[in-house]
Amino acid sequence: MLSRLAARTIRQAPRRAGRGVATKSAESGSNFRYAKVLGLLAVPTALVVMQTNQQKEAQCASSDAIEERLSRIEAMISRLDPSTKILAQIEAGRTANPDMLMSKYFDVKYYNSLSDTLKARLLACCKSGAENHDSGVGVYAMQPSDYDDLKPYFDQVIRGYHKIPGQVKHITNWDLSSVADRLPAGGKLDLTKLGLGTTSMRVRVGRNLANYPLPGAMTKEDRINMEADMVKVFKELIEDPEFGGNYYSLTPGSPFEVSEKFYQHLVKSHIMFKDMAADTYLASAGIASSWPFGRGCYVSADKGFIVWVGEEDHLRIMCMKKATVLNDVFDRLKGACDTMERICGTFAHSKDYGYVTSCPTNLGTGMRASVHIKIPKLTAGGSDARAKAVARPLGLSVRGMGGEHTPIGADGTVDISPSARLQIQEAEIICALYEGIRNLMEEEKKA
Ligand code: ADP
Ligand code: CIR
Repeated sequence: MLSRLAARTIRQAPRRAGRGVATKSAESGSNFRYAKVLGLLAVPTALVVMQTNQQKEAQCASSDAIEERLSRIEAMISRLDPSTKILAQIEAGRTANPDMLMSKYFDVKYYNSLSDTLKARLLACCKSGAENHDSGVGVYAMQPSDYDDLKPYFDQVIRGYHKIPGQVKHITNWDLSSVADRLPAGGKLDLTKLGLGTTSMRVRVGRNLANYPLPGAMTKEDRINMEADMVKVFKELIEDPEFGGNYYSLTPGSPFEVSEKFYQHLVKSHIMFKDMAADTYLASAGIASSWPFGRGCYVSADKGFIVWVGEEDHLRIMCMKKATVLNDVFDRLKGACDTMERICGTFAHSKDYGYVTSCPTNLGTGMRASVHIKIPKLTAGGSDARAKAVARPLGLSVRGMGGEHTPIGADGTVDISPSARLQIQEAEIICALYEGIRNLMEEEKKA
């Protein structure tokens, strides 16, 4: 809440400075927006009085000067109560994008009921959406315990996003025999039976180490220390003939540091993640901070098993293969995750929400199982709009050839994956991918 002192400061400051008129261009500035959102309607009132008294001087005032003054006022308010600005941004987000879950479920009464520590933790989680009003979700957890400690808020965001009407109770289950009725005879999810040839398949899970803050709250030192812990794990894998391979680091000065050129080659080959500093959602959340320190990836000798270090989650563990049977990547990932958990120690886990991830969209399984498939008719004209419209009711997400927020292939190749991650079992996700491919291929034929 804006303190009385802050309110007085903002009313008095323009008068003290003795010049300035709220011109149209100043109104469009971000500072004016904050002032408006803060309910500081007294500011224009004061300015009108001033206009009469000091008309001559006011006429000379430039919008730049007003903008500058509002910036100073805003800085003053932030010093008095640093939460004021973000609370105003959250409110502004509610108006700008009523669908953004962060603002939609932010309840000032709940916020005011919290201790100062929990208030600060909640605001840190909401920062990405507060600064990016085009967010769909707009929230990232900063500590694994945020989901439980701030449950009255997070539970609504989680159920809202995952469309879960009742209480969330996630169960982990990789056992394909438990979904035998959904598997073809013999249990093989064979893409040739759906009319596809060799296909690029990938299954990843997001995992976080229980003994570090989540990426949004990590210091540079945390990131460097966590990478050093993981290097010990990768050394064990590299010595194991089942894995072998290498670790590639982006950390300046690391003994495993790779060149910019090699890093770009890894990104192009779908092995390494993109420069996170370019992602405004991750940047606002603090997840992209200290780039590229503590970032890297382990790649097995056959390049089929990969672990990202320091992206949106501490670890993204994945299997990739160009082949025809989905079980190959799914089964290998299950075994590799067990190995990783054994060597790394327990991954952050919530009793209701399953595996904990930075973004509430990935909670539960943390799993995204995808294939690259060609659907030229549904992507005719180079747009993914129709493909997305057809895929959504089938429970599928469509992404571009370089992953999220990238363009589709010129030949109509897209990345498709089941959208659900929470209150769905791992074994069900891989079945959903197989069934989804079959359904999407039928839609492609009809298009
Ligand atoms: P995530 O899958 O971890 O959420 P992205 O969507 O950004 O992240 O994808 C990360 C990388 O994985 C990108 O280079 C993307 O092209 C690649 N990728 C995803 N699915 C496949 C696939 N089936 N085959 C090959 N590469 C893939
Ligand atoms: C948003 O709210 O739109 C962004 N924070 C991205 C949300 C999707 N989450 C994700 O890709 N893990």
